[in-house]
Amino acid sequence: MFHIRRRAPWDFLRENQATPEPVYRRRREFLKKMILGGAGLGAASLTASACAAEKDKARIANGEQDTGAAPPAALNYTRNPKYVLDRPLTKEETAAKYNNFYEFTTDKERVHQLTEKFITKPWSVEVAGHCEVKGTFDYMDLIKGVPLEERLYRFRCVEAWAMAVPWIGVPLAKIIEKLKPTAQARYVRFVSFLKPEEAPGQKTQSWYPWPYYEGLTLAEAMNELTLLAVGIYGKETPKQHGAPIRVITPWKYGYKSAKSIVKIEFVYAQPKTFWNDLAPDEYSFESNVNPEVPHPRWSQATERMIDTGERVPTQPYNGYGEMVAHLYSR
Ligand SMILES: Nc1nc2c(c(=O)[nH]1)N[C@H]1C(S)=C(S)[C@@H](COP(=O)(O)O)O[C@H]1N2
Ligand SMILES: [Mo]
Repeated sequence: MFHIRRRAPWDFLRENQATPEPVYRRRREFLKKMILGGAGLGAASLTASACAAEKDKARIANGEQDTGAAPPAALNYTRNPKYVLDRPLTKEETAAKYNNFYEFTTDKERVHQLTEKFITKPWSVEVAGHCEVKGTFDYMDLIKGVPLEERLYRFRCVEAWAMAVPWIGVPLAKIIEKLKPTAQARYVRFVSFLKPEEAPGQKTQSWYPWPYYEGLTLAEAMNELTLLAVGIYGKETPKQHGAPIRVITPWKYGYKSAKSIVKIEFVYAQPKTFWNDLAPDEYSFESNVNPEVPHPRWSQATERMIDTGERVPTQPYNGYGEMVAHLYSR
């Protein structure tokens, strides 16, 4: 006997087979909040995405569009030797077939198939808020002039799986310097795309507050570890990993690393975040990897490497304490 139940946000942690507690009630409350606050967050994000999307539409009309079928091209980059690993790299193919990208599906093993029709060229990113340089830029223009570097990073999902991958990108700090945030800029907010025609999960999972949104303090965003990644394993980022441009914060749980971003906004107040809005007791704004703080439904003491299945102890700040612990000394 089995029964099929509609997937809810709290099924996030599928690996752990956790039973979502009062899912229904909380979902209702969440929906009510979204409706009441209608003019707030949702509307603002929609306008923002629409703006970059309008620009891309014009470019597509100019014949600039990729069919979505071209394989990721090789990139020119130099490996930054400072960022080395204490564990082998995860196999490229394993990482490419085990993804969290809810805009497409909650089934990690199907994301790579469902992203096939996702069009990531042309791709514009809007820069807004408390900064001197504002506007909508092609994503490569945004990072132009900053050399691409490869960094071998650990990556830890809150669901307690982990991998080790060679990201290629630019330090976000270098881009932020170019955008010249003003004194009012205390946080950086990131918004992912909204393309329900290309992302089936945005169409069918209407209980999620699309588009995906995340945020960091300005100090976290400027930390040397934070990358704007445009590649992995020597090539442009495949779609399932968040093409063409995403955030990487290796000392935080994976959901802080927003994929396929269309907006970077400098704000004064701590921005809301997708998972914190859905389940505040489970996903905090800060979300630093911490083996001693269990998720309310499972331990975070160990993690499972996705290719070998090996369980290894989780490290505070995912092993990056030396570079980030000072941000949190109170
Ligand atoms: N836009 C968007 N970004 C996202 C997610 C998502 O569903 N949508 N999932 C997050 C989570 S939970 C994880 S673990 C990582 C997964 O990245 P990967 O598939 O490249 O390994 O992306 C993060 N960024
Ligand atoms: Mo995750």
